[in-house]
Order: sequence, then structure tokens, then C-alpha cells
Amino acid sequence: MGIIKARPFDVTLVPDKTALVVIDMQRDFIEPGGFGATLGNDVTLLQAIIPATARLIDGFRRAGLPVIHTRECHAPDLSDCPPAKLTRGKPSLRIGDPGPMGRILIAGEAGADIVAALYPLPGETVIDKPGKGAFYATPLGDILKAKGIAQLVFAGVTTEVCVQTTMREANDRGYECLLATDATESYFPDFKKAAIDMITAQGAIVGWAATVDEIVEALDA
Ligand code: C5J
Repeated sequence: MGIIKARPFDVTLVPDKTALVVIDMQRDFIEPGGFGATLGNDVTLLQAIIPATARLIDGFRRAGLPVIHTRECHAPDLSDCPPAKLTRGKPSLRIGDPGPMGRILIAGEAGADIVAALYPLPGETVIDKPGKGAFYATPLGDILKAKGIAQLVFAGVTTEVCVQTTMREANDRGYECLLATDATESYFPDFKKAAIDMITAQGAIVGWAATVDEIVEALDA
């Protein structure tokens, strides 16, 4: 695998030690009528990264490296959703309420599933997570350890919430983290830029950033 021309400096991904983590590319965040839309957000911003994210996933599949998908969702009885999360904000529909794609952010409902264009292949790991970070209350750490993974490439939504939270969790656990800048998005473009700046500042304090083309070129090398 080649060197990636990343920010703030080049990074080399080690074959067999690298996995892709695609965060929460779910209908509830990306399609009209889901959780993101009920919070008053413009979901078309997030739809725009689907083609770049698909190219990144294809690059990992071609290289034979693991692709891990996450979904932010809760048990139907909401036993894993703290009241502080349930009552936060002023959405038109709260978590668990019935919406056009089933109950909002509930495991097994159509809205909680991953968008068709990025759907996991049989055998790929799918992690359901009740929090913003993908390590909290999930088997992700054990799965990565079993696969011998040391480096993680991140894509998905939203940049400053679930993606950045998971990158910080991973960084604290000793993983080298690289964010694919055109395969992540926020409902707030300024927040995306700020998150990437925060991640890469101070000599990659949380991790590196590179484009999908830069990453796929290295995977194909
Ligand atoms: C949010 C996420 N923004 N996946 N979830 O609530 O970033």
C-alpha cells in the first residue's frame, strides 16, 4: 500500500492492519422523513457524499480489507436510550416515534438501515450503537482486536458528531485515524471544516485527513 498525501503530513497505511469504518450512513440521517430531517436539517447536503463514499468502500473491498458499517439506533423498548438523549432538542418526531420510514432511530426499522447505495455486503461487520461514538456499548473494540487492526479510515455522518466522537474514541485507544474528507459531511458546512481542522491540528492530534482519491490511489498501489 502506498503513502497517502494526507494533512497535516503523509501517512502510510499498513496492509492487513487497516480497516474502513463507515459511520451511520442511514436513511434516518440522509433521507427525507428521518431523524435528521425531523431536527430541521437539509438532508441533501449528506446525500451528496454517497458517490464518494461508495468509491471508498469499493477501494477497500478491492484491496480485500475490512469494511465496518455502524448504525446509530436503539432497542424498541428504548432501554438503551437515556432520557437525556430522548428529550434533547426540539424535533418534530422524537426517537421511537412512528415516522414515514418506521419508528425513528429504532433497530430493525427501515429508517435505521443503511442507504441502498452503500449497503453492506454479506459478511461485512455492522455495529448498532446507542451513542455517538462507535466504541461505547458495542463490540467494536473486540472485533478490531480480533482482526489485528491498528489503523482506521473513517467516512460517514455527521463529521462533527458521530464521526469525530468515534475518531476521538479510537485515537485514545491507540488507533491511527484517517478521515476521508469528501466521504464525510455535516448539516453545517462550517462545523465540518472546523472538525477537520480540530482533528488534524497540533500535528494530527486526533488523526489525518485525505481525499477519497488520495486514499484509493494508495489502496490500489
Ligand atoms: C447525529 C450522527 N448527528 N450520526 N448522529 O445525531 O452524527
